[in-house]
Amino acid sequence: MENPGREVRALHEAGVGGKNPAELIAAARGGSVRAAGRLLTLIEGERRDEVLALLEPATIRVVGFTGPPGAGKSTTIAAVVTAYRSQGLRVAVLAVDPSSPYSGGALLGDRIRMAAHIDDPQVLIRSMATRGHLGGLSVAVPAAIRLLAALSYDLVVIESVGVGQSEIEIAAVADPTVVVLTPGAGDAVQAAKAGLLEVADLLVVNKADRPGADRTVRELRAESDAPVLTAVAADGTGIPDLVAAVDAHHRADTADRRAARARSQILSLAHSRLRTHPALDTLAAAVAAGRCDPYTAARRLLPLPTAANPEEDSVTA
Ligand SMILES: Nc1nc2c(ncn2[C@@H]2O[C@H](COP(=O)(O)OP(=O)(O)OP(=O)(O)O)[C@@H](O)[C@H]2O)c(=O)[nH]1
Ligand SMILES: [Mg+2]
Repeated sequence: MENPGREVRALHEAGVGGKNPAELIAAARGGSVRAAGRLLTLIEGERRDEVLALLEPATIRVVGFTGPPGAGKSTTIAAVVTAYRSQGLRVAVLAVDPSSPYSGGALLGDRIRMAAHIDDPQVLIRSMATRGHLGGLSVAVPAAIRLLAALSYDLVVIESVGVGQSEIEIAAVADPTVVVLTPGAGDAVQAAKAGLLEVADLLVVNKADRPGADRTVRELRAESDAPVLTAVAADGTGIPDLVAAVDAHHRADTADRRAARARSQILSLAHSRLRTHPALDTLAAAVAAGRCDPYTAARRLLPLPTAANPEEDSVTA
């Protein structure tokens, strides 16, 4: 039989609509991609904590791809996913568009690039709503990763356009973070200015079929200590080397690197909390009206442990 799981899955898909989170988790573990999709929707919305509370702790590999619009991130990811599928890994791809508060825009293009994987039940492709509600990317993505780990996926691949804060948030969860660039005068300098090189564990000059790739590689090597690879994602050239570099970086992970990522995640989540703090608007009005100075306001928003209040410093582990 070509696809022995199909009938079982069809049964699971049948009643996904009316299921509660625990039933959805059971269905998703049974192979229902629709149930996994429903759970991701809950995770993006107000039922996040309810879903997270049902999950056993589990770990999962996360690889991030970021870079300027149109650099070939989706094409590269599609080729990388093919390589991991041939190793038998279950893969989830999260496409994150930080410029839009709602998912949708990026989805169509990404689905076209991912066409080879659309009918593969072991590959989940998902566009994630980010900015605009409930704290954005920094809150939704780590939760989605926890969910996918608990659902026994082996690998999460995150795609994000490298503009602003998003690549820092990706770097906080991904190991490695791959920055995809293209040949072109001044590309390395632009990437450095945009802060992209700082988050790069690996650099890929994609579209190496175009002129100027060697020069861009040289410029990048001058600007960054990260390994620089070339690829023509459109025809698969360079993808085996990229996969080998991703795996090598992952194998070389250390406690220090894990702690650094954890630190960025905590800072990111703490920042989201502060941005949505109920007292922020009142304090801002008081500072604007001159009734309070910003130093005092910051202390009220975030009281730090003091000698007089040592019990606030309750985390000692
Ligand atoms: N010449 C050439 N074109 C490529 C290559 N890889 C991707 N492209 C093309 O570049 C365009 C953008 O590719 P995508 O993979 O959608 O790029 P992206 O970075 O995901 O784009 P956004 O998600 O919109 O930021 C498409 O038309 C691809 O076919 C390559 O290696 N060589
Ligand atoms: Mg894309």
